[in-house]
Amino acid sequence: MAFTPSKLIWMNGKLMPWDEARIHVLSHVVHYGSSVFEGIRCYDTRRGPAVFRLREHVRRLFDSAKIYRMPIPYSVDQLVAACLETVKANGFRACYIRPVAFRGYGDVGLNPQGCPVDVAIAVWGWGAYLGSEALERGVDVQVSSWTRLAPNTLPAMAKAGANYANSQLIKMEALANGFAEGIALDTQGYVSEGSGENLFLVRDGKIATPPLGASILPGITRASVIVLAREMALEVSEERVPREALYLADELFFTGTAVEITPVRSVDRIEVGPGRPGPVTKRIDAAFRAILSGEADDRHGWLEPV
Ligand code: PPE
Repeated sequence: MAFTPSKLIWMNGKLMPWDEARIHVLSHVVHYGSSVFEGIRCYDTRRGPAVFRLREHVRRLFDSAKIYRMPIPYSVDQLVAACLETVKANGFRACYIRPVAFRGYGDVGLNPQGCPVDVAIAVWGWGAYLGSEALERGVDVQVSSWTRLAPNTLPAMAKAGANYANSQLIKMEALANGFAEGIALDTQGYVSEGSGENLFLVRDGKIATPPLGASILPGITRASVIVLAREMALEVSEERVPREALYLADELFFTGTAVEITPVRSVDRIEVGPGRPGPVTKRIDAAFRAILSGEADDRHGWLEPV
């Protein structure tokens, strides 16, 4: 996936050149995946660059860190300010923002508590996550042979680096089989989510999405789509979704910061509806885009000016 590197990375309180933001190979995170992170987007709105739901993302970073007993040596306000500072320092009007907190270099062995908590924020230009035609035409996906994280193993509500070992398996299998993405089921066999995105189904005009108990990440785009759909008087339920409901849906779409709202046109080579993005997906996407572009009023206070 093509990306545009930037000039400066914020690391432990200061901005430094992209190539100098390095860590030691014996940093705890390299061996044990002890990181938590976020993915946030800044949009070039009519009123200037603005970050989408920045405070909610930073809050989720702190939630993820709390689950892992990882004390982040900054406040929410400080990291909100640091994200804005990093975007500004790099001169982007629109970009992707990646804050990461991790256990650094200090001790060896599993217990991370003897290692410092390092925090970095990188920004880069990131285009269409599942390919350039994805947003317009939809993507072809498979149900993964890999199951999402079992409860009581890796906590899915934490956006932790370690969870993405599972996501990598889902993603690589899908690509090897010629699909753009994989949808994983939970340990009960119900639909969970994609390797890096939440999922919505539409049938007879009603919208459904798997609940938090289906080992999903509580997506901020997911929460926003639920708000926008209800504003349009569409019915949305968070409910357990059997695999076969994917085949019978009229419309299916992914949501996520990187993927935004991306329609799914087939699952396991079975066409979803007529195999093109449907009217409900288009309406929700238009409402979402109108906010991100600044065309619509920011009635929910979702945009933080840079
Ligand atoms: N589920 C997973 C597993 C996930 O990684 C993401 C975001 C979501 C759902 C959607 O969450 P939200 O962005 O809050 O709406 N995935 C991030 C990482 C992508 C990557 O490849 O790295 C993202 O979209 O930024």
